[in-house]
This record gives sequence, C-alpha cells and structure tokens, in this order.
Amino acid sequence: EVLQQMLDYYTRTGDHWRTLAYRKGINALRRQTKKIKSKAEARSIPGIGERLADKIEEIVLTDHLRRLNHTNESEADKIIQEFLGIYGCGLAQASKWAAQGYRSLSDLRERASLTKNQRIGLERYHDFAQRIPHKEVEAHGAVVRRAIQSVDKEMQVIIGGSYRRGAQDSGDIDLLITKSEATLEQVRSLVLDTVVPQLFREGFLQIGLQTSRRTGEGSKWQGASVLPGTTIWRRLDLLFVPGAEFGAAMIYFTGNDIFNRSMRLLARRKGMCLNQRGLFKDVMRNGQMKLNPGRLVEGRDERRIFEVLGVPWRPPELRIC
Ligand code: DCP
Ligand code: MG
Repeated sequence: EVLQQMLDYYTRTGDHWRTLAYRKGINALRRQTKKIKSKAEARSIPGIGERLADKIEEIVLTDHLRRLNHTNESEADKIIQEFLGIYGCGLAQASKWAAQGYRSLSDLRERASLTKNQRIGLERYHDFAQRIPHKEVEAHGAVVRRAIQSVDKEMQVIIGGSYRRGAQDSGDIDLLITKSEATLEQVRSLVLDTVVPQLFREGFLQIGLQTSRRTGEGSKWQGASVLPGTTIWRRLDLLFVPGAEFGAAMIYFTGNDIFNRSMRLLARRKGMCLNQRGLFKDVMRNGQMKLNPGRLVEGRDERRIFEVLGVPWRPPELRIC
C-alpha cells in the first residue's frame, strides 16, 4: 500500500521511469508467497532494484516511508492530481491551470474558459472517476455488438483492455471492431456513418469526445455511453481494426502497457518491429529512427505473433506486468 501511494504520486507528477519501476516492483512483491522482511530478501526478487529494496526495508521497519510524508505535503500536487481526473486533461494542461491560480474543480467551473470537451469532462468528473464493473463493461459491449451486427452480421465486436485480462473492473471500455476481410475504411465507415448515429438516437451514446478523423489515422471513436436504466456515463473507445491486423491489434489493446512494451522490445532485439498493426521484419534502423517499415511477417493471428517472436502463448489474464 505504501509503495502504491508512491506510485500514485509519481504517476501524478509524470515521472515515467519511477512509475515503471514501482509498478514492476509492486507486482513482483504481490507474487511472493512469503513475507519479505529485509533489503536482502527484497533485492533477490527479479524486478526489484537497489533503491526500491531500501524503501521496502524501511517500510518493514517503520511501517511508513519518509519520502511519502514529504510527497504528501505538496498542495500544488494535490490540485494537479485532481485536475488530471478531468477526461482529456494531461499533465501540461493541469499544471497550466494550477499555475494560473485555479485551486479546485469549482474554480475551473466558475472562472476558467474551457473547451466544450473540458466542460463535459468536468461535469462528468465523478462518473468518469468510477471504475466500471466487469458485468457492466460486458453489457456496453453487447449493446454495440447488437447495433453493429444488425448492419453486418459478420462484423465482430471484441472487448479488449483490462476486461480481456479478466479485471474485476475497468477504467474504460475498449471495443475492437473488425471483420475478416474488411479494410480500415470499411470498418470506419460502418461505425461512423451508421452505427454511431444509431446509438446516439437510441440514447446509448451521450457524446463524442474525440472525433475519429482528427485522432491518429482515424482508427477510433472515443466518447461516452450510458446503459438503459442507469445514469452513470462511461468512457467508451471504439477501435477500428482491419481483418489483416486483428492479431496485432488484439495484443496491443489487451495490454497491459508494460507487457506490450516488453513484447515490442523483444521484437526489436530480434531485428523486428511489433506495433498495433503487425509484426514486421527486415526493419532498418539508424539508432532510434526507422528507415523503412520492413516486411509484414504476421498481423492477423495473435498466437502466430507470439510464435514468431519465440514467446510461449500467454493468456490475457497473465499479461499483467
Ligand atoms: N496501451 C499501451 N500503451 C499505452 C496505452 C495503452 O500499450 N500507453 C494499450 C494497453 C492497454 C490498452 O491499450 O491495455 C487499453 O488502454 P487503456 O488505457 O484502456 O488501459 P486498460 O484497458 O489496460 O486499463 P483500464 O482499466 O484503466 O482501462
Ligand atoms: Mg481500458
């Protein structure tokens, strides 16, 4: 719990590397079957480095961490943390508001000039802050699946993200929409031209927070939905996946992010490149820079991508790193 509070702090302050180290460390500790009581014991666990082992020993001996007392004090940090809960608000925006003197959500609501989406994020702050129970994620998926399949019976809707990893609750709902022979444009136009307008008419979709043609290469729709008979708005992502990229997209959108990172790193070590569209080989690099996209080895089949990388198949619920 103490390390988790440190992790929350580093997440809030955007300290990328410490965030990773703490997540790894906490997960490694959770997997231990007996209590870790010293620095040496902590240090012998893969994933726990020197400095984290020091902290673990301190927690064992004192029941708290000096550093934590310090980090908890910062008032500005608490404000920024609160602002970061506004959907679509990143660290830059949160810090900017804090620097402009806004101290609370009601400050923002009353005095700040906000974009339409920021205003919605603020109005629905408490909705979006709540975790979504597994069963409810499933129900949102079913509504979208029904709407999509009433237009095209062969179109598939798969619930990805933390849900696919078996989480009891999720931060948002990630739906992959795909069909074996469909192109990106075909999936996109079915969803954007037909299904999304229909789901708005039914009162299921409430708002589009990012319109697809502006984000990335137009491969998703992001917004909010409400189940019939309920009032809480949930964050919903519709991800358009061409049939040929299904396996790579499944890996990417199943996560978790750290598992993805290690798969990509492994691909790189083997002279390949893994992204959400496929596994590529013969990629030429100049340091960090990719000089060519390489040749597609596999995109369609999730298991095959594991095989080519030489990684034994890992069911989604074991992809928690
Ligand atoms: N993803 C990633 N790297 C990121 C962000 C996301 O690899 N920086 C991938 C892995 C995630 C998936 O996309 O599992 C979905 O992203 P979410 O932010 O929705 O994360 P989760 O679904 O895992 O968790 P949550 O319950 O918070 O939604
Ligand atoms: Mg998610």
